[in-house]
Amino acid sequence: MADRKDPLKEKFHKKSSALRTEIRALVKEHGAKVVGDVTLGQVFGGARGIKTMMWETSELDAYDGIRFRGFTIPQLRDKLPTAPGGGEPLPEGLFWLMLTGDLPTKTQVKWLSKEWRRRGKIPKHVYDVLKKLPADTHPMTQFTIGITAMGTESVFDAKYAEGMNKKEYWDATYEDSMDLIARLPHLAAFIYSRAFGDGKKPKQDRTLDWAANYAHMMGFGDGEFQELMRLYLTIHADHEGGNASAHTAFLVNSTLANVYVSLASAINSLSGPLHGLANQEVIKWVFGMLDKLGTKTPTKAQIQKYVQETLDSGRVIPGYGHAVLRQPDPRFTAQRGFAERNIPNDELVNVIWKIFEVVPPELEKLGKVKNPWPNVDAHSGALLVHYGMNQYNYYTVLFGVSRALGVLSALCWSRALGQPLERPKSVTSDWIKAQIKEA
Ligand code: CMX
Repeated sequence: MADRKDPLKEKFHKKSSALRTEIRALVKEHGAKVVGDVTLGQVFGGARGIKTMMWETSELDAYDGIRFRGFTIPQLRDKLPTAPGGGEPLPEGLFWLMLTGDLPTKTQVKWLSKEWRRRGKIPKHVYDVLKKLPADTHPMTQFTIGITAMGTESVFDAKYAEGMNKKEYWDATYEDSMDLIARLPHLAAFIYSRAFGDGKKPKQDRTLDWAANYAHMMGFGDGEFQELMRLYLTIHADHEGGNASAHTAFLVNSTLANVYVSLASAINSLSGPLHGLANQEVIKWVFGMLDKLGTKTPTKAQIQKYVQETLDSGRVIPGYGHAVLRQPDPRFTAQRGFAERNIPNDELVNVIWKIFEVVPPELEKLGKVKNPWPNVDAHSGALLVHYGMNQYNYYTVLFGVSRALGVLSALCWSRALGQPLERPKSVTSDWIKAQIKEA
């Protein structure tokens, strides 16, 4: 499609064509093989553990946590290229890895940073649409509206209207995904500026990588904060395919809806407090506690009492628990590591660490919580507050910018492999009762 030389696209096409051939043969020969049973508990229990989709970019283990193409987060920190003088992985490197299955070189990552800077322009009507909304509209609402409005640019839609051959779907999806990822920091930074700044369109710095440029466009020039953004946007990118945001995008895109509306659907899913919005809820809950107690350094006994009050009022403890994980989330541990390296004496960070000592035993006492440990959202807010980003109703937008990397690389794979419309089966309670009777 585009005439420019694109080493990432070439590599992706080669790899995905080979896997497509392999999978066709595999399904032809072994399509009837049984890979799992479904229990009544799973039907009523949010479909936990039911294997229904293929998702190449990452895999989640209940105890070891997330692996991106086989690499844990500490391994990514070790193996992915960093910014000059930096120690945190560049999200560009993770995108390359997820899309191709191979670790990129520094040169390849440099090319990708430049490519995303080149593709980053947002059409004027998107700004106009957002300006029509009240500035205090929740940033996640603005984000999903902005992404949907950018769908006018979809290469996939334009080519489809012209009668695109199925074999070309992957190419149009790749072009859309690259454009969309490149544009997201500009959109998200504009939303930040509207909600909390002067409302002006942010200007990019053409020397910076994707994450640092995003930080810069929100007005954060601090090098340490830019390093935090590189880590943050890497670790939130993907959590295999079954989580609510990724799965939503997968379902919507399976109808051949373009990646703009598919990602907007994922963002809508991420905006719920049991999923991505938990990062805002955590810090709100912590600030609520500190306010109530009138101290910035609560004791463990004070935290325990506050936890109890939250549970007694029929609410969950945000940032704790997970549908799959059964250990502290390695994404929590990675953020803790960042804090230990850079801001070990921060008061709020120390409160987060104290909460980590108090909450798990309290949740265990309930006798029903399957995972009492902290998830990714338990730590992020305290790091952001340290560097001056106090506006916690913006936090889930940061999560969404990152999640786009995993979702969009996976959608490129879906279209390249020719995956069909997703359509699982539902049943009625009468059908279930009849099955039980028969058994
Ligand atoms: N606080 C209080 N109760 C909790 C709890 C928590 N943090 N986590 C689970 N429970 C409760 C559930 O609400 C459920 O109670 P009921 O039986 O009364 O409905 C019971 O324990 C069993 O739940 P579970 O099987 O352990 O957990 P689920 O897989 O159903 O839910 C999750 C997982 C994340 C929704 C849940 O742990 C939760 O609500 N956590 C708080 C919100 C949160 O941090 N979400 C972010 C998750 C990560 C992300 O996607 O970003």
